[in-house]
Amino acid sequence: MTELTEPRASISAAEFAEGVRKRLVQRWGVDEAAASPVQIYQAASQLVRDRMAPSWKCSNRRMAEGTTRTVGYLSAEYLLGRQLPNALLDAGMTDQFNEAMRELGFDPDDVIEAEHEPGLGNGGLGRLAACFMDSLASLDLPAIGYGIRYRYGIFEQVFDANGRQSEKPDDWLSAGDAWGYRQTERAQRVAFGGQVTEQGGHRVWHPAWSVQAVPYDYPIPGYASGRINTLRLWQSEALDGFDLQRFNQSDYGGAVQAQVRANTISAILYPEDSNTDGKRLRLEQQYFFVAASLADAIATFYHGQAHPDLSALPDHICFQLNDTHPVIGIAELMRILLDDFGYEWAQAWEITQRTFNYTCHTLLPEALEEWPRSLFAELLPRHMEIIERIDADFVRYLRDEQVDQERIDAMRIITRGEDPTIRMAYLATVGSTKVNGVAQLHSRLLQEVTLRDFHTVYPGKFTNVTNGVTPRRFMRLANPRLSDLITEGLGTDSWVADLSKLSGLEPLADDDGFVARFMHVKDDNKRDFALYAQRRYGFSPDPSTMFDVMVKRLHEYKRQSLKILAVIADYSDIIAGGSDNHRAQPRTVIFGAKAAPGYAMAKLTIQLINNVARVINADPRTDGLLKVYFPANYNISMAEHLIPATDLDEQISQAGKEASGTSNMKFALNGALTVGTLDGANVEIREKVGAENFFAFGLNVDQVHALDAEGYAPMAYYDKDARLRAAIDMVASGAFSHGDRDTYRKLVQDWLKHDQFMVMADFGAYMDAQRRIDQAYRQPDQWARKAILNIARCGSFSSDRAVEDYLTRIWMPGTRR
Ligand code: GPV
Repeated sequence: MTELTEPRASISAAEFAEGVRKRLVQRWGVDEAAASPVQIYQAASQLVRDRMAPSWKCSNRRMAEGTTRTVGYLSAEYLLGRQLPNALLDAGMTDQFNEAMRELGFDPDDVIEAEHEPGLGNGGLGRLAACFMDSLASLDLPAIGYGIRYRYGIFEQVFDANGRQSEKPDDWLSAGDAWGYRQTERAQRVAFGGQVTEQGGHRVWHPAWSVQAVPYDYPIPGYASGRINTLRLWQSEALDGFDLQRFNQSDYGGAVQAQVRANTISAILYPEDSNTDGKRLRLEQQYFFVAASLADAIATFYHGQAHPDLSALPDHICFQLNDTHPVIGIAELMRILLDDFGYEWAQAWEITQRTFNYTCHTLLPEALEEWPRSLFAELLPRHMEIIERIDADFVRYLRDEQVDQERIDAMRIITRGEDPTIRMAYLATVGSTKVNGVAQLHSRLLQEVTLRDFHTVYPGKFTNVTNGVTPRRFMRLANPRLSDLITEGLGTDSWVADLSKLSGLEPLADDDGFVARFMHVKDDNKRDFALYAQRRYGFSPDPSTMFDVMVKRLHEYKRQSLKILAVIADYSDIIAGGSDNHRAQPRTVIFGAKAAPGYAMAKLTIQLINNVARVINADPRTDGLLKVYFPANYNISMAEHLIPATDLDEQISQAGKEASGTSNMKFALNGALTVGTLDGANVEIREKVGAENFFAFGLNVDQVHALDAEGYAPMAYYDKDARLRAAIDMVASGAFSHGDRDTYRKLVQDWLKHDQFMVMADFGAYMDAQRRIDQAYRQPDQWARKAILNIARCGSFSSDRAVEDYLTRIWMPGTRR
């Protein structure tokens, strides 16, 4: 199907098929006639992996022995998506794979879909880490990603008959791991608990228990760069797994007790997104992977030297802290330098600060991680002492700088009072060279609000790196038709590795032929999605309607409730106006969203969306005008099908709450127009594409603050706006709960009485924006032109650009590549 060129690998389709056959026989003793798609997928992956091995080894050696500073990305989450199609693209084997699969009697798509995507992340933060890994390799930069090999990834979402979410474990390893290499020789011991004593003037930690961290290495191939970096994910195991003594005494549970306890640490990804949750196990997870990673990095660059010169550590590697989850690394490196290698405090601190940088991904105060001091001291007593000293030194420094006491108390790493906590964002800020936000607006608000005092004390520390997304996965792989069209338009496919080249499309926005071809691409993508939805979810969206999409984690600040209230208002309008309704632009509204299992309000919103969909879709008066779908279990694979088929992208968070957003970039680059608030990276997207090609609405950050200050009264909007009243009354009346007026009472009460994220205040502006959108959509060629300009002007939202910014602003300032 695709005409695009790839870097060609020296393998023929026949050799590929033969390689798969050979592996099928060796591993399972089957031939292609007896093999399942999963087995074909496994064998093909193994073949691709085997062929990558020499380059991988070479990249690893270059990293360990080279003089370029390695980037150590520390992240509790990597939301990778399927590995095989990406590896095929990077290795230049897609065509050979496709042909080989047909020769073996399989549909290539079925084999690709046999891969259970590794969902080792929650949402934007984890996907960003995956995009950065891709870009680092594609830019031929030495990098290693460190994280956790969760036995169960992000839960599988299912909806019950009442439209409520329930969760099933994500058993992603059940068919075996086609990409991870267990590296037993690189295992590290990680210790917890116990006491600290004084011995000969030194503090000595006597841990109470420890586990074995065993790494699994995943290849991260670069696109057309030849480099294959490593993602090293740690698995927790017992040091001596099986207690034969106890087993022989018939204590079968006791025999595996240590195993079970140790395995628990890497058992499951916490399904929390932009939210803290103070679980002891989570702290264990964080320390577990960070301690193993630091030890591993030292082993990599110092090969077991007895007296390594660790003052050079920051010349070998710099660690990027992906939010606060790995921030305990600051205390751990201090511990290593002080206790294991005998460095003086001052020098250890200098080395540590030079080694770490911190990325903050939120503005929500409740998302800034804090650990109860008591829990922390129990689990990591030596680290607690170290953090106390860091805190004390910091307070002394602030006093010397004439900072007043009240401000000092507000800035302390360890809070005062009854139940002191450790504020990890503050520790990160004090212990790092650079602190960055993830979009211009976010970085500004970090400096002016969230970390204002720190910015006053360390103005030079703060910087911005606006997020980006990889064009390989989210354009080239997800949208082959658009990719072909872009390549044709530009006369080259070099844009895949240099997205700034998209600006060359700008003149084609005025070329009728190109515009028509773009419209065809979008139509075909919508038809494809309709088939996929039919096959996977049993619904069939009408491709002649506008595809209006809101996909992201379910969170009150993201305001799915604003969207569903607008849908209900439209529905109520349709019912009132009959089928010759003048304004109704036929729409298919598609939601995708998981709620954290303990987040009641988010789960209730999911239930409401499902039931609104049920009622609307069953009402014949909406035929040809409005349909609502909510396929369960939104994940990377669904995104890859849905984003290319989208006309309108919803990015409607309350201004000042979404740090950046990254799906906004993916949609714009795939030729969707955005309806959005002036929040996160929306602001920059709008600046780039032009205000006339972006549907902005709603309160901006200053207006939100002003409204808060004057006293926000949501009820007033309900009283004033008949559309809003109609929508809320409908929910309250039981129209979406089989007549039960209680089901959504909590939601309705919240909208009218509390409404923390000002849905009511923005509703009117949002409805008006949707009517402008209807108007614009009625001129398909004008709409397409805007979409093309979105693509042409969004090249800077490549994660390649983001990584280049990290390089010049954070990792290697002063150098130019
Ligand atoms: I903190 N983000 C996330 O996905 N999980 C988290 O726990 C936290 C932040 C997201 C932000 O919400 C997005 O605005 C942002 O685009 C993304 O991180 C990547 O920076």
